[in-house]
Parts: sequence; structure tokens; C-alpha cells
Amino acid sequence: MELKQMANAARMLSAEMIEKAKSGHPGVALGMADIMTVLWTKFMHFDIQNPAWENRDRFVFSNGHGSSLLYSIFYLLGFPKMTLDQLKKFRQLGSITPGHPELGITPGVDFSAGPLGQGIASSVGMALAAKIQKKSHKIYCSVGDGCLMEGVAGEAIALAGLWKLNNLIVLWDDNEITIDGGTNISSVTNMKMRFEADGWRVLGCDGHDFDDIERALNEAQNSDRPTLIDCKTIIGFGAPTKAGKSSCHGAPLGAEELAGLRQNLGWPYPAFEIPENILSDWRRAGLRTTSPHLKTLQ
Ligand SMILES: Cc1ncc(C[n+]2csc(CCOP(=O)(O)OP(=O)(O)O)c2C)c(N)n1
Ligand SMILES: [Mg+2]
Repeated sequence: MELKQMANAARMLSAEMIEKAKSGHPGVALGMADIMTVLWTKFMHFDIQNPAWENRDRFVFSNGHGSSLLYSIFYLLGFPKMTLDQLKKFRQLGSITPGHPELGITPGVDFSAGPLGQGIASSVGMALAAKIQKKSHKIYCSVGDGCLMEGVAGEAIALAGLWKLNNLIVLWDDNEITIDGGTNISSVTNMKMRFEADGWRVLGCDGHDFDDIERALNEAQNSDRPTLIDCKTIIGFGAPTKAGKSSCHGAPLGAEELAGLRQNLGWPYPAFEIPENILSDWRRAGLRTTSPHLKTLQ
């Protein structure tokens, strides 16, 4: 399995979807593709044929403006309803690929995100519910800098620490950029110390190093507390002039920048075309946890 190529497939699909829709958020999609590739091909337990399987791991995309990345990954993994046609209809009325993930519209989506901070707050509730019901699944939640600036996130983080919700793993897309520029213009909070103060375990990784991401996720599996993984990432990873800048937060890259991205990633294939060997690696990963799921179906 060539993770780099697999992640780049998700990157290119996302960037092309946004370009075609003439709207969307390429920065987070390009920046989190490596993390999401490791998470969905090596850690998440799910069943593409039965996305609502009760004891699946939950994924909450709190920074849900990056939805194009999740839809790309669902297509690559082989979720039956997530077709290439749906990717091409990103943000169109009646599609299952709305601008932000919507519970009940897209099979596999566990939470409607959009208002920053709500996702992490609800993932605390989902982790508590799993504990009460004595379920073994985990709750994975990704957050952006913006989510952690919201009051509702702070209240929920404190409760998760109090209740020692060790089934909750939060991946922080720590790119030091938000919609308006660097995070330094709006915050001096030491986020790691803040989580530790609330009783969390805090780990870190290079969000573009596959081995390091896997190591951190492995470490997070066995904890007596909720875990924050501080993933250092570059917003718009691979984009020639916009990477690392807020200009790729919420607007299509544009034809020239997209061509540069394609060149930087070494991706010679046409839009919406994934080479067979890369697609089959993804499809194999999509079936990775299907059989045990069916055995324990409840
Ligand atoms: C409560 C709330 N306020 C404002 C917004 C508008 N908004 C969407 S994304 C964003 C910036 C988020 O920054 P970050 O989480 O760091 O995302 P990145 O730029 O790294 O993709 C803002 C202000 C929102 N979605 N929800
Ligand atoms: Mg950010």
C-alpha cells in the first residue's frame, strides 16, 4: 500500500471537486489528506455495506468545511452511494455531497458539522453515550484551530476530562492558519497546556509523516483519558503559491494553482481519474473491517 499516492488521490479529487463547484475549502482538504488516509485505512472500524452499523467507530468532522476530503475518501473506500458523479455534484442541490457534512444525507457521515466547535462538543456526548451503553467503539473527531476557539468546545473539553472519556481521540489540524490569516492575530492560547489542564492526554505528530501519524494513533488507543493529537500540518499542502496561506482556506485554487498542485504531487492523471492500482489499494482498505463487523452485527 503506497500511502503517499493514496493520500494524493484524495487530495486531487477534493481540489477538482471544489474547482468544478466553484466553491469550497481546499486548504483543510489538502492539509488533512495524509492524516485522514492513515485514519481511514488503518484505524477506523466501519462497514461500507452497512454504514449505520451500531458499533462502528464514529468520525466527527468538526472542521466540516473540509467535507470534500471526507467525500473523496468515501468514494475511494467504496461506499456504494458515493459515486464519482456525486463528487462532481459537490455543493449542488439534491446531491449527497453538501458543503458541510450532513447526518442523514450522506451514508457514513455521523454528524452535521458547520458551526465550528459543535462537532467536538457533540463528540464528547457521543463518547459519553458509548460509555453508558458499554460499547467498544471509539469516537474520532477532527478539529481545526477555529473549533478550539469556540466557547462550546471549551465547556465540552472540560467535561471529557472530568469523565475520563478514553474512547475519544481528537485530531487537531494545527496549521496555525484560519480564515483571516495566522492564528497569532486572534489567540495566544497554549492549546496543549489547556487540554492537559482539563485532564487530557496530549500527543503530537507531524501531520505529513505517515509513520508518525500511525505511531500517534497507536499510542492513543490505550489511554485512561481522552486524547488530543496535535497534528502539525500545512494548510493547502502541495499548492505552489497558496500552501501555508489563508488564501487557500475557503476559495477554489484556480486553474493555474491547480495545475501547479498536480505537478508538485507528481499526479499526471486527468481530473476525476484514479489509476487502477491506487483505487484497488483504497478499495481493499474499504473492506478491511467488513467481516468482523458482520460477525458482531447487532
Ligand atoms: C461558529 C462559527 N463561526 C464562524 C464560522 C465561519 N468559519 C468557517 S471556517 C472558519 C475558520 C476556521 O479556521 P480553521 O478551523 O483553522 O480552519 P482552516 O483555515 O485551518 O481550514 C470560519 C471563521 C463557522 N463555520 N462557525
Ligand atoms: Mg487552521
